[in-house]
Amino acid sequence: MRVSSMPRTSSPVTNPVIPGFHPDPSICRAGEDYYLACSSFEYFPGVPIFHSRDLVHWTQIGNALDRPGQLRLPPGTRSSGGIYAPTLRHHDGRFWLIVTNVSGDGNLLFTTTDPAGPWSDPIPLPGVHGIDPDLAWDDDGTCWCTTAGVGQIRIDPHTGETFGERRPLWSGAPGAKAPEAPHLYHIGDYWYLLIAEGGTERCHGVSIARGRTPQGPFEPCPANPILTHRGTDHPIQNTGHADLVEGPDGSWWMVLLGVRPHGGTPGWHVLGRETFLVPVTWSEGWPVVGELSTVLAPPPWPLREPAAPPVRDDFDSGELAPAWISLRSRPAENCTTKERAGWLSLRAAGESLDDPEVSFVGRRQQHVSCRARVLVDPAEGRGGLAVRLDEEHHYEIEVTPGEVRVLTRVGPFRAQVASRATAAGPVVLRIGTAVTGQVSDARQGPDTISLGIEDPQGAFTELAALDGRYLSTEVAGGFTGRVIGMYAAAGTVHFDWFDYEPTGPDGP
Ligand code: 6LW
Repeated sequence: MRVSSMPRTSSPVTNPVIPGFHPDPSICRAGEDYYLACSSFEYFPGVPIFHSRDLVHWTQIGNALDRPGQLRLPPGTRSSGGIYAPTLRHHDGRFWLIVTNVSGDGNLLFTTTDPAGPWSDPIPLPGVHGIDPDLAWDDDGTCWCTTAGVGQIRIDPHTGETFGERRPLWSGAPGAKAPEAPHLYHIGDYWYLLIAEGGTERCHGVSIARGRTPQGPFEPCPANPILTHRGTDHPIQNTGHADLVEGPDGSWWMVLLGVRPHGGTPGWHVLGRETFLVPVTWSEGWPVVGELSTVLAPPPWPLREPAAPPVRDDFDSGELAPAWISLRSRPAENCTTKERAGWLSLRAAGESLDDPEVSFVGRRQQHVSCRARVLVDPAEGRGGLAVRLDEEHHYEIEVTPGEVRVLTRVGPFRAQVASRATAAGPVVLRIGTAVTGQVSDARQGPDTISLGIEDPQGAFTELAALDGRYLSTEVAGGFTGRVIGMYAAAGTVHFDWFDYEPTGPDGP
């Protein structure tokens, strides 16, 4: 499970510590090990789990919900439905994960002794109402589940049984909307109730209250919100949905979500909500959040940088790496590396990326400037390489024997923007994104997305260069970010390899 790592000392650390669509981070510590979970919405497998020893370098070790019985996303589950906001905790020698499936199953609890998996079958919590469930154990072992709103109910985490009525705890600052993402901690003499408020857009912030018992009453911190980047002028915006953890040396840290808009004011963010890290100090029994920027002063302990992930996945291992995600489910008959050794074969389940059930295997776009390439054999079907925000917002380069086409969908508008005859046989398709830079021109989009083909010598022919703003959250809405991946729209399409690499400085 552990990934080899090299101790490193003093170079600056870049924030986000987990780039790309990794929102609603929840973190826990078990001895020297840290684990972190994120929301996953309509994607399967769900709830990516990361491991770190130094809080700044994170490696994905699995997905908590990787069996169909754990993650039921019925046909028609809308984009940005599905799995919301986990809380991950280590208690009594076990790991506990609580999430909401907003598309049917409601609040669910999972447990394991190894966060890399397997996780248990879901324990339903029919008596727990509200999103963003948190778990906290009292000193006598009583388990409290606190949800957005903010309210609390006692539960038995082994059975899912609830006791008594949900009690309102705190609704945040007067006038601030959406008190959510509660986390309850026993630190020193107090129980602290951390929440997000203001909504997950430009007014997002983090506030805290404290009390003498896990049930309150809670007294709000006079300095609330303890973190916010309200407004549009900071390189990291929409900051909120946080969780606290103690560092290896007893210092305190906060993980939270934020976005990095690019392009003209007010900017577009295209990678979704990402996971950032920020130091926390204490003053008069209240946490004080340090400066959150895209460069983080290195913490004082040895840093362990994992080897850079390989550019190429050759599909030789027989198993898909945990970073690969599909839409709503991944039936083995539609997605296999067994049909053609060393190739990923996708059998079409829908006719295009407009279809929620399309056969799709992709990975989160994690760098604003990046390049993805794929070698595809279309002899038995039609499919290609896509950059996707949701069913209604995607660009793709699609191949059939002898022809490639660039297709776009933006809201109600569908278009074929280019086509080209190709030789029969496998073709290399390429999508690159390039940030357009910091400009004062308010008309400037966040990036340009280039789609084209490579010849066998690697020479690139661009078929289209498209404005990236139409695949941004500001245009499409929703809670996710871009995912780049392979799909089949007819027959069976075979992919020999997929390359993904960052291509530019990733600053704002
Ligand atoms: C999540 C809520 C939020 O449940 O967005 O930013 C929702 N915070 O707490 C979906 O990620």
